[in-house]
Amino acid sequence: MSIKIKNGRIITATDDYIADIFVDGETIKAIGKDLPIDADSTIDASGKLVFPGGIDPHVHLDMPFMGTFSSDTHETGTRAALFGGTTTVIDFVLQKQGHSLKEALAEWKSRATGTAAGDYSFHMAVTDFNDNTKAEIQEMVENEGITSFKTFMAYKGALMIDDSQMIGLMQEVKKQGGLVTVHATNGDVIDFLVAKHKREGKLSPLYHYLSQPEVTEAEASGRFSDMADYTDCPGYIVHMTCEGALNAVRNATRRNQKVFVETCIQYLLLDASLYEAGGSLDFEGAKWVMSPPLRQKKDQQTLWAGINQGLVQVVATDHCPFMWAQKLMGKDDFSKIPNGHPAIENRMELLFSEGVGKGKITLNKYVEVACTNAAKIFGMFPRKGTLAVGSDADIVIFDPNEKHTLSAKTHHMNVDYSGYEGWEVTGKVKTVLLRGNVVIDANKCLVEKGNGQFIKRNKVSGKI
Ligand code: DUC
Ligand code: ZN
Ligand code: ZN
Ligand code: ZN
Repeated sequence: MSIKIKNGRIITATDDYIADIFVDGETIKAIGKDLPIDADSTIDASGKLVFPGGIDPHVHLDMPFMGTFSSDTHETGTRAALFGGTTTVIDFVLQKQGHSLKEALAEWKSRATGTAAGDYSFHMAVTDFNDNTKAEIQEMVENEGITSFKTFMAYKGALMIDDSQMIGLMQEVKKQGGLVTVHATNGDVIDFLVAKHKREGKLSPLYHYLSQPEVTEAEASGRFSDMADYTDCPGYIVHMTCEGALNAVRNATRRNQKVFVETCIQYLLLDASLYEAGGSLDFEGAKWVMSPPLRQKKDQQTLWAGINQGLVQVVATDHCPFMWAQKLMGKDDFSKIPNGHPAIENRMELLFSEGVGKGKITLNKYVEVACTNAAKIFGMFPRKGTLAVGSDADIVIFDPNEKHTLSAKTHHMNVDYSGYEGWEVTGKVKTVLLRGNVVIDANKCLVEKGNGQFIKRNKVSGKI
């Protein structure tokens, strides 16, 4: 099967021009003006933007967490991602403390294999670093194509590792050609504040926010950057929310250290006033109970500036949806509200509408932070993340002018509310190709579960 996409405005992280793209099989075979090649079918992209399939390197699908499972499976989550122009996601495998990485990987494979509709890869979350785990890192990198290792500096007793484990892991990951990523918040301080608020009878969602002040993220981001510097291990901080944390990375740049930074769409667009929109006792705020929590308007400004300054390389989602009935598990105690927020389907359109549409970022920057940088940082470039001859034909055809309204009534994520209910966005995903197949067209998904491929990733250098 060959397809010619004609006359679209092609946007990559560096280019912006009108041309045709010729796709044959799974890859892009030619790009050029008025390509003199016949194809089995032709898509007229005049007046549309054509950019690479989005990459969301931070999603939690079908994840056991806080006594329940995130509500999108690999099937529903990756399908919703395709509707929103994201063709590849990276999900997290969570080691169980006291058990091996291999066991965890087998468990995740059993849920994801044959179910995903879009392409996916795995990060390995190391929650218990010891001599046995150490011996498994090489196998993950060499045999499984898993080159990024996630750590948690919070969630003590379930996911958190201490600093001696962190140093040991960094040394081993550096040796094997991988990258250490981190949920950088100070778990001990958070646990102290959660216990204090509970003792005082302060139990509404607002106190989730007040238990994770900016300093908990700034401190851990600085500590992580220092340890990455000491071990010379490539490092990546996930879901950064605030000025204090970004300043820690800014400090690291003064010694010529590069720590990669990801923020998420919600931290750019939403702020902590949502936790008390209906008063300090209101439970509505549970929709945005995630860790770290939403921050202040000044932090949004810092993050947009960080994107333009090249300090923030990736805009992801931390997509971790829970049904409202699951959120209600914490009705009387904020610490029991499952942490997470749905956005896998909305990221590309929201970032376009609020970022490009409102003049905060350029089109090239948009593609860089939504597609290209994640592919480079995580060892998938140039197969993924760009439009080039030889790359996978993961292509989004986008109408920059069409307006529509986000709602749980029309989204495809398996969650019964939207964090963006009623938001009007300008710009809409029209057609999506994944490895040369049209997977989304005219608001329909044309592929079944199992269409998605597991993407083995390459070793990384920590430079992009
Ligand atoms: N934060 C969330 O909000 N959900 C999943 C895990 C995390 O760190
Ligand atoms: Zn075991
Ligand atoms: Zn996290
Ligand atoms: Zn996460």
